[in-house]
Amino acid sequence: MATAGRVASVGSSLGSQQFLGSSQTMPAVEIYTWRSCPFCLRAKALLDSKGAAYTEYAIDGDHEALEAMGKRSAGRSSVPQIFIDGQHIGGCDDLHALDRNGGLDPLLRG
Ligand SMILES: N[C@@H](CCC(=O)N[C@@H](CS)C(=O)NCC(=O)O)C(=O)O
Repeated sequence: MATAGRVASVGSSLGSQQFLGSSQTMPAVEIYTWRSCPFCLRAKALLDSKGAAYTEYAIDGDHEALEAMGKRSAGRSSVPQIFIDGQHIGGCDDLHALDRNGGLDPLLRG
């Protein structure tokens, strides 16, 4: 992962174990962000509302990290870009659409 050293936080305001149950394996949720990006905040708010823990790569102004993100996401250059267990979910709109379609919760259950 080309963002080594740029991991900003592992976020969740809720305890994911509480939400998922202690016998579940937590999925690896990754999100590439700019710190002041409203779409990023909105995507993280949804993950937080689900109690999902995630690793955030804040890549503001880092062209190398941006390129690496693009390679993982079929050339997408906008933030956020979200991955669950290595699967590319897409951006904020994609994450919310997945949730509306009922596809997000099963992925977060692992
Ligand atoms: N539809 C996208 C919009 C994301 C977006 O426009 N992000 C802005 C930052 S707030 C961005 O990356 N702009 C630069 C670009 O599009 O290359 C989503 O839902 O994630």
